[in-house]
Amino acid sequence: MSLSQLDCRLTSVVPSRRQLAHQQLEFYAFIHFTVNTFTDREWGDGTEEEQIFNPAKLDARQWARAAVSAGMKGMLLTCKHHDGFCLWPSKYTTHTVANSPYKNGQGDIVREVSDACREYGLKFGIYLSPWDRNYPTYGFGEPYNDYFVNQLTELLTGYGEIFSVWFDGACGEGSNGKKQVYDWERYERVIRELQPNACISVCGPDVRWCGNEAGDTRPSEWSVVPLRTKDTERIAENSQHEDDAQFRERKISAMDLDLGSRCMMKNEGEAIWYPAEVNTSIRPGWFYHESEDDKVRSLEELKRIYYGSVGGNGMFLLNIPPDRNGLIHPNDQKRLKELGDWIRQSFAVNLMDQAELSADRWLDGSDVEQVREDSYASCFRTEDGDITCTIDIRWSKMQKIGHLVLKEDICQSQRIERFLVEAEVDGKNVMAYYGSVVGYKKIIPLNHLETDHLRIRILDSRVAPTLSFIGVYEDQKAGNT
Ligand code: FUL
Repeated sequence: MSLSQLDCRLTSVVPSRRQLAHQQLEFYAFIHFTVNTFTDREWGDGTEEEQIFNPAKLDARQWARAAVSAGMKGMLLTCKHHDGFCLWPSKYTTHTVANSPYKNGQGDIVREVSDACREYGLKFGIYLSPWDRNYPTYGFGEPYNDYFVNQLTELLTGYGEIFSVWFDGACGEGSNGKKQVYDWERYERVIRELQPNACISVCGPDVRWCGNEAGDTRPSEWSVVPLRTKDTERIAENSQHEDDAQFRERKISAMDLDLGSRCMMKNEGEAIWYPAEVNTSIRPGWFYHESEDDKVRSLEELKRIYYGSVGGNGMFLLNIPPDRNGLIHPNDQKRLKELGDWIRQSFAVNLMDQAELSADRWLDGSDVEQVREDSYASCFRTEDGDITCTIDIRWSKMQKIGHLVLKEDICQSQRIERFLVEAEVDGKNVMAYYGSVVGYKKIIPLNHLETDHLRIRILDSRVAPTLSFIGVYEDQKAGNT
């Protein structure tokens, strides 16, 4: 297959509506909360007494406020972690909040969190661990899959709109020493039927695990990847496939550095749209431990992860674990607010309003003026066959620039392969940034650059490049007076 045939094939892959809506959330919270919060562990073994669970001051609205202060747009709750304890009164097991002292067994934390999310304008998502170390039929095939589907159904029908169903890849032994063979296809069918707008993440076809839990990202994150990338987690965790030599040989690891370059894709079969999500915790653990109160990640570290994820064609799922009272600790609250303030300030003033724009080429009706508005209704595009272009942004006076933001029109796939940003400084053209992919969003910190002329040179694209938005943001610290 020639390069141009390959490029055409790859750029015919676009996001579904649910994937696009999910990506536009950009940054959202993970809440890890269960009996582990009370036993000071990371993984419960399923033998924990319901009696130990009593977050007496639980305030889901406080969680929602903390998330909003950070600039997050959604919240995902561990409704059931590997220990099998349910934060809602599931009628299919006794191992739930209904048998705990919390609100004298009348509580439903899934209800409280989903209500708080709606009140504060956050999307609500669920984490339901397939691995269950408490339920007796785990490891016995169909009976456990029935149980799991029943629980899924309760969650998908009882708590309003769900934006994400997050399936963890961890698959260990049950209390009986057996491992379960999960019926992923069946779970998927149930989710599509009951919540057609929800994305299924990690062990699902819509959102890809970035490959680590540390907050690290790839320099070039492609959303168009081989079809078989979808199976990485399932194969790694599913003993049935592990016996299958052919599957093992063809296995792609979610940790591979290159998941989508032309070089990699040329030997692949079908390609799919499968964007990356970065999941990491604000503390070392996923669950709250008092001993980690002074180990909340620094603002600088969170900014680095934000640049790599939201600003690197990914999504950012940041875990903020509530404590034993059922509250987000003040240290975490403070850091979340600092992060939100930084995001709000960094992207407050778009200098494009006063800029003059020009391009060396464009497709009729898709001129460069289209990049001023952040929407997919229109975009800048070159003519078919033109895979390079230059865009100039000029101001009548010097500007102090904090960030440049580029967005492709991903409704027309991911096309840009390489680009350069130049700036005129003291009468000379200097290279300000050299990058590879743009995708949904590329955030480029320009470190207080002072200039009256920026030039974006797209050096290589799979097919005619698109840009749906360019933002040039004032450096808020320096100001522009
Ligand atoms: C992992 C789990 O084992 C951790 O406890 C945590 O839930 C993390 C998000 O996923 O696979």
